[in-house]
Amino acid sequence: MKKVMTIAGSDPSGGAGLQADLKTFAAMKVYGLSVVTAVTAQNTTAVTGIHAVPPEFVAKQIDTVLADIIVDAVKTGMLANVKNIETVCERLRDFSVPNIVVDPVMVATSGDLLMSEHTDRVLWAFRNILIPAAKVITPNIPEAEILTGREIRNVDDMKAAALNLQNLGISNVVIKGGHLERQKEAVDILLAGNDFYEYRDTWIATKNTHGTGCTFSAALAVGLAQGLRVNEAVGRAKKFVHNALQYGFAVGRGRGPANHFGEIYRLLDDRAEEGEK
Ligand code: PXL
Repeated sequence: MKKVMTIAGSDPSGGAGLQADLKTFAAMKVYGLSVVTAVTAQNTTAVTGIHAVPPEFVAKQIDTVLADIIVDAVKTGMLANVKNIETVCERLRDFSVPNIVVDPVMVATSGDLLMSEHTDRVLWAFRNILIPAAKVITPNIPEAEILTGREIRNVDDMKAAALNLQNLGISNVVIKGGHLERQKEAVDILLAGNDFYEYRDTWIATKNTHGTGCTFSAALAVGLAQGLRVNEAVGRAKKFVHNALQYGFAVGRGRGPANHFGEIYRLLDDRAEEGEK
């Protein structure tokens, strides 16, 4: 079984962060490992606090796990501050970890900031340290706008922003189109080297979208661990998120979670029903 590690923050409401990542890994049949960079206090309506794990202890988690277990891919989510970004990149380089997917997490679905340090400094570290260390990055539209300083209103703008981001020293750039104005289709794009790919699926009208960004990058890391090409892994990750959204459900009063096991549970229920006949 392939082994995939997430380096991310904890969401105690279970919808996003490393909880979403581990659910994704389990649903996609890989073994999941998790290094915690920050503990958040949040529910479906708001993030009420962030407690960053000290960088020495983030390093200790990575060193201890990787001294024992070889991983096939890593995804990074919320890293919270510059010191943690530096520490994580240094360790991943030292252990020559392959297939690094960087989700440049800045803001939660609830709209709250997921950084425990001044945004400008974290952005500098994203551009100069974290993104150049990745194999693929997966910003959503607001994140791509902040990273490039360009407004993104349509698919052409997404492509222009991807080209811009490549200049930071990263060859594979995904931009997730879920934040484009509500439409018939959900469009994501990938720029891989010189080639553009477009991924389209029907738009799912739901407010239960908490954790979809985390889930997408985790699913992408799974595909890379399993040996798919980047363009194939993006397609499969999008399908996985689409399915999880279809089975999303209301938990709490805010934005509920995607449901990573929705399809698996349905198949099991169908089979059990057939058995009863
Ligand atoms: O989706 C971004 C994200 C990442 N990490 C943590 C989060 C969230 C969104 O809520 O809570 C811990």
